Amino acid sequence: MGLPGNIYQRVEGTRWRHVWVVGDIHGCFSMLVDKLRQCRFDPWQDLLVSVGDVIDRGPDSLRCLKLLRKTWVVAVRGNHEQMALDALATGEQLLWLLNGGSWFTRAPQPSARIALEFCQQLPWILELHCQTGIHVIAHADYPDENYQWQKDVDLQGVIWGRERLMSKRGGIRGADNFWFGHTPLRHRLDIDNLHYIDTGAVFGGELTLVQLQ
Ligand SMILES: [Mn+2]
Repeated sequence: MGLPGNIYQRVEGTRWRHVWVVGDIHGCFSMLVDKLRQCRFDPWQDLLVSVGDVIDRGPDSLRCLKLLRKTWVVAVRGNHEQMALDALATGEQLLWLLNGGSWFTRAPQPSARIALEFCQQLPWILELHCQTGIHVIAHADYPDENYQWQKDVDLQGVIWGRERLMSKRGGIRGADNFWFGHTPLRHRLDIDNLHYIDTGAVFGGELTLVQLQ
Protein backbone atom coordinates (compact mmCIF):
# COMPACT_ATOMS: atom_id res chain seq x y z
CA MET A 1 0.00 0.00 0.00
CA GLY A 2 1.07 3.57 -0.67
CA LEU A 3 1.16 6.26 1.98
CA PRO A 4 -2.04 6.18 3.98
CA GLY A 5 -2.54 9.99 4.03
CA ASN A 6 -4.82 11.46 6.65
CA ILE A 7 -6.49 8.55 8.39
CA TYR A 8 -9.10 10.38 10.43
CA GLN A 9 -11.16 13.40 9.41
CA ARG A 10 -13.67 15.38 11.44
CA VAL A 11 -16.70 17.05 9.86
CA GLU A 12 -19.01 19.48 11.62
CA GLY A 13 -22.35 18.32 10.23
CA THR A 14 -24.32 20.98 12.07
CA ARG A 15 -23.10 23.47 9.46
CA TRP A 16 -25.51 21.82 7.00
CA ARG A 17 -29.30 21.70 7.03
CA HIS A 18 -29.68 17.97 6.35
CA VAL A 19 -27.03 15.27 6.32
CA TRP A 20 -27.44 12.00 4.40
CA VAL A 21 -25.22 8.95 4.32
CA VAL A 22 -25.19 6.79 1.17
CA GLY A 23 -24.13 3.17 0.64
CA ASP A 24 -21.71 1.89 -2.02
CA ILE A 25 -22.43 3.74 -5.28
CA HIS A 26 -20.09 1.75 -7.57
CA GLY A 27 -20.62 3.91 -10.63
CA CYS A 28 -24.42 4.05 -10.37
CA PHE A 29 -24.56 7.78 -10.99
CA SER A 30 -28.12 8.07 -12.29
CA MET A 31 -29.48 5.95 -9.42
CA LEU A 32 -27.82 8.38 -7.04
CA VAL A 33 -29.29 11.39 -8.81
CA ASP A 34 -32.77 9.81 -8.67
CA LYS A 35 -32.38 9.15 -4.96
CA LEU A 36 -31.13 12.66 -4.24
CA ARG A 37 -34.15 14.03 -6.06
CA GLN A 38 -36.51 11.79 -4.06
CA CYS A 39 -34.87 13.02 -0.85
CA ARG A 40 -35.23 16.63 -1.99
CA PHE A 41 -31.51 16.98 -1.49
CA ASP A 42 -30.31 20.55 -1.94
CA PRO A 43 -26.57 20.89 -2.69
CA TRP A 44 -26.63 24.44 -1.36
CA GLN A 45 -27.82 23.37 2.08
CA ASP A 46 -27.31 19.63 2.50
CA LEU A 47 -24.37 17.27 2.86
CA LEU A 48 -23.96 13.80 1.35
CA VAL A 49 -21.60 11.40 3.12
CA SER A 50 -20.33 8.37 1.19
CA VAL A 51 -19.13 5.13 2.81
CA GLY A 52 -16.72 4.67 -0.10
CA ASP A 53 -16.58 2.48 -3.22
CA VAL A 54 -18.02 5.17 -5.46
CA ILE A 55 -16.17 3.64 -8.45
CA ASP A 56 -15.95 0.31 -10.35
CA ARG A 57 -18.40 -2.26 -11.71
CA GLY A 58 -21.21 0.19 -12.53
CA PRO A 59 -21.86 2.25 -15.66
CA ASP A 60 -20.49 5.65 -14.68
CA SER A 61 -17.45 5.50 -12.46
CA LEU A 62 -15.86 8.71 -13.69
CA ARG A 63 -18.90 10.86 -12.98
CA CYS A 64 -19.15 9.32 -9.51
CA LEU A 65 -15.46 9.96 -8.95
CA LYS A 66 -15.86 13.61 -9.86
CA LEU A 67 -18.55 13.95 -7.19
CA LEU A 68 -15.83 13.67 -4.58
CA ARG A 69 -14.65 17.19 -5.37
CA LYS A 70 -18.05 18.75 -4.78
CA THR A 71 -18.49 20.95 -1.73
CA TRP A 72 -21.64 19.03 -0.77
CA VAL A 73 -19.95 15.60 -0.69
CA VAL A 74 -17.60 14.04 1.83
CA ALA A 75 -16.42 10.45 1.63
CA VAL A 76 -14.17 7.86 3.13
CA ARG A 77 -12.08 5.63 0.90
CA GLY A 78 -13.31 2.18 0.05
CA ASN A 79 -11.24 -0.82 -0.95
CA HIS A 80 -11.98 0.03 -4.59
CA GLU A 81 -10.54 3.54 -4.33
CA GLN A 82 -7.55 2.02 -2.54
CA MET A 83 -7.08 -0.65 -5.25
CA ALA A 84 -7.15 2.13 -7.85
CA LEU A 85 -4.61 4.25 -5.96
CA ASP A 86 -2.34 1.25 -5.50
CA ALA A 87 -2.61 0.41 -9.21
CA LEU A 88 -1.61 3.97 -10.13
CA ALA A 89 1.24 3.98 -7.64
CA THR A 90 2.72 0.59 -8.54
CA GLY A 91 1.68 0.11 -12.18
CA GLU A 92 0.32 -3.28 -11.08
CA GLN A 93 -3.24 -3.05 -12.35
CA LEU A 94 -4.43 -6.65 -12.55
CA LEU A 95 -6.20 -6.86 -9.18
CA TRP A 96 -8.08 -3.66 -9.89
CA LEU A 97 -8.96 -4.60 -13.49
CA LEU A 98 -10.37 -7.91 -12.31
CA ASN A 99 -12.47 -6.11 -9.73
CA GLY A 100 -14.35 -3.72 -11.99
CA GLY A 101 -11.60 -1.19 -12.72
CA SER A 102 -11.44 -1.74 -16.48
CA TRP A 103 -13.50 1.44 -17.09
CA PHE A 104 -10.28 3.33 -16.43
CA THR A 105 -8.57 1.95 -19.55
CA ARG A 106 -11.39 3.44 -21.67
CA ALA A 107 -11.76 6.69 -19.73
CA PRO A 108 -10.56 10.06 -21.05
CA GLN A 109 -7.07 10.95 -19.89
CA PRO A 110 -5.65 12.77 -18.11
CA SER A 111 -8.94 13.79 -16.49
CA ALA A 112 -9.66 10.28 -15.17
CA ARG A 113 -6.21 9.99 -13.68
CA ILE A 114 -6.47 13.42 -12.07
CA ALA A 115 -9.88 12.58 -10.64
CA LEU A 116 -8.49 9.34 -9.24
CA GLU A 117 -5.46 11.02 -7.69
CA PHE A 118 -7.88 13.10 -5.65
CA CYS A 119 -8.72 9.89 -3.76
CA GLN A 120 -5.37 10.18 -2.01
CA GLN A 121 -7.03 12.88 0.07
CA LEU A 122 -9.87 10.67 1.23
CA PRO A 123 -9.71 9.78 4.91
CA TRP A 124 -10.22 6.21 6.08
CA ILE A 125 -12.41 7.14 9.03
CA LEU A 126 -14.77 10.07 9.27
CA GLU A 127 -16.06 11.46 12.55
CA LEU A 128 -19.23 13.38 11.83
CA HIS A 129 -20.81 15.63 14.42
CA CYS A 130 -24.55 16.07 13.91
CA GLN A 131 -27.53 17.24 15.91
CA THR A 132 -28.28 13.51 16.34
CA GLY A 133 -24.88 12.75 17.88
CA ILE A 134 -21.47 11.56 16.80
CA HIS A 135 -21.47 9.31 13.76
CA VAL A 136 -18.42 7.40 12.58
CA ILE A 137 -18.22 6.43 8.93
CA ALA A 138 -15.78 3.85 7.54
CA HIS A 139 -15.99 1.61 4.50
CA ALA A 140 -16.09 -1.89 6.02
CA ASP A 141 -15.39 -1.84 9.75
CA TYR A 142 -13.82 -0.04 12.66
CA PRO A 143 -11.57 -2.84 13.84
CA ASP A 144 -11.63 -2.09 17.55
CA GLU A 145 -14.23 -2.34 20.32
CA ASN A 146 -13.66 1.27 21.39
CA TYR A 147 -13.67 4.13 18.95
CA GLN A 148 -11.21 6.89 19.63
CA TRP A 149 -10.13 9.84 17.48
CA GLN A 150 -6.71 9.14 15.93
CA LYS A 151 -6.45 5.68 17.46
CA ASP A 152 -4.20 3.34 15.51
CA VAL A 153 -6.35 0.67 13.90
CA ASP A 154 -5.69 -1.94 11.22
CA LEU A 155 -6.30 -0.08 7.94
CA GLN A 156 -6.79 -3.25 5.90
CA GLY A 157 -9.58 -4.10 8.31
CA VAL A 158 -11.11 -0.64 7.88
CA ILE A 159 -11.60 -1.10 4.13
CA TRP A 160 -11.87 -4.91 3.76
CA GLY A 161 -13.01 -6.33 7.10
CA ARG A 162 -16.12 -8.52 7.17
CA GLU A 163 -15.45 -10.52 10.31
CA ARG A 164 -17.55 -8.36 12.65
CA LEU A 165 -20.53 -8.43 10.31
CA MET A 166 -20.28 -12.18 9.64
CA SER A 167 -20.15 -12.94 13.34
CA LYS A 168 -23.02 -10.46 13.95
CA ARG A 169 -20.97 -8.88 16.67
CA GLY A 170 -22.66 -5.84 18.16
CA GLY A 171 -21.87 -2.39 19.40
CA ILE A 172 -18.69 -0.39 19.32
CA ARG A 173 -18.25 2.10 22.14
CA GLY A 174 -16.92 5.64 21.85
CA ALA A 175 -19.42 7.11 19.37
CA ASP A 176 -23.19 7.07 18.94
CA ASN A 177 -23.49 5.36 15.57
CA PHE A 178 -21.26 3.64 13.02
CA TRP A 179 -22.06 3.48 9.31
CA PHE A 180 -20.45 0.90 7.02
CA GLY A 181 -20.83 -0.34 3.46
CA HIS A 182 -18.74 -2.92 1.59
CA THR A 183 -20.86 -6.04 2.05
CA PRO A 184 -23.91 -6.15 -0.26
CA LEU A 185 -27.02 -7.07 1.71
CA ARG A 186 -30.62 -7.45 0.66
CA HIS A 187 -31.71 -4.97 3.33
CA ARG A 188 -29.77 -2.61 5.52
CA LEU A 189 -28.67 -4.30 8.70
CA ASP A 190 -28.59 -2.64 12.11
CA ILE A 191 -26.81 -4.37 14.97
CA ASP A 192 -26.89 -2.20 18.08
CA ASN A 193 -25.23 1.05 17.02
CA LEU A 194 -23.69 -0.46 13.87
CA HIS A 195 -25.41 0.13 10.54
CA TYR A 196 -24.55 -1.70 7.31
CA ILE A 197 -26.05 0.12 4.35
CA ASP A 198 -24.59 -1.44 1.17
CA THR A 199 -27.75 -2.83 -0.39
CA GLY A 200 -26.08 -3.85 -3.65
CA ALA A 201 -27.13 -1.02 -5.96
CA VAL A 202 -24.75 -2.23 -8.67
CA PHE A 203 -26.03 -5.81 -8.37
CA GLY A 204 -29.68 -4.93 -9.01
CA GLY A 205 -30.47 -3.89 -5.45
CA GLU A 206 -31.35 -0.55 -3.93
CA LEU A 207 -29.09 2.39 -3.29
CA THR A 208 -29.62 3.19 0.38
CA LEU A 209 -29.60 6.74 1.70
CA VAL A 210 -30.19 7.43 5.38
CA GLN A 211 -30.84 10.83 6.86
CA LEU A 212 -28.58 11.57 9.84
CA GLN A 213 -29.78 15.13 10.35
MN1 LIG B 1 -16.00 -2.47 -0.77
